[in-house]
Amino acid sequence: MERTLILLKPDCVQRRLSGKIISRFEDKGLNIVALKMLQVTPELAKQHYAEHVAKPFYPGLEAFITASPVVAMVLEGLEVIRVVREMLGATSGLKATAGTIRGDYSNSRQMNLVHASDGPEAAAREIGLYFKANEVCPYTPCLTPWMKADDE
Ligand code: 3AN
Repeated sequence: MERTLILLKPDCVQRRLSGKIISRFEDKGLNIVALKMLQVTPELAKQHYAEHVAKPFYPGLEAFITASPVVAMVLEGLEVIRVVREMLGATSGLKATAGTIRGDYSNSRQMNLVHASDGPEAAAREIGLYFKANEVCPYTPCLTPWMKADDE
């Protein structure tokens, strides 16, 4: 089992799309093991987007991500990091394939609704930024025997 950090960004919350997007993850059969709403501070934004801080577009990115609350989640599942990135589609909603979350709901590179970790190291780092260890609540869903074979 893998875990990934998801943020429903300010545009997602403001557009009242949080429920629809959480439902897509639930419908796929992924486990939500942590969830909370919070306001991203400039300090947290700089930590989260450490790879982008020095880039010319960073001030706009920080202004956007700190403008309004976000919903942070940890999702758990087999190969969940790759599976969720594929569910989101390309970074820009203009390029994302129809049927993906961004392809269906976004027409923007910045306002692309959802962040998801892009690899195992990023996932561990980002989960640690947003959640304390005791805020993650692992459990075995009772549907597990009907979601995959024992040897998967
Ligand atoms: P993803 O969200 O698909 O992982 P990242 O991490 O490459 O995408 O980018 C995070 C955010 O940084 C994007 N949503 C966008 O707002 C901003 N960004 C990334 N690349 C650019 C760029 N070349 N010009 C402007 N903004 C960018």
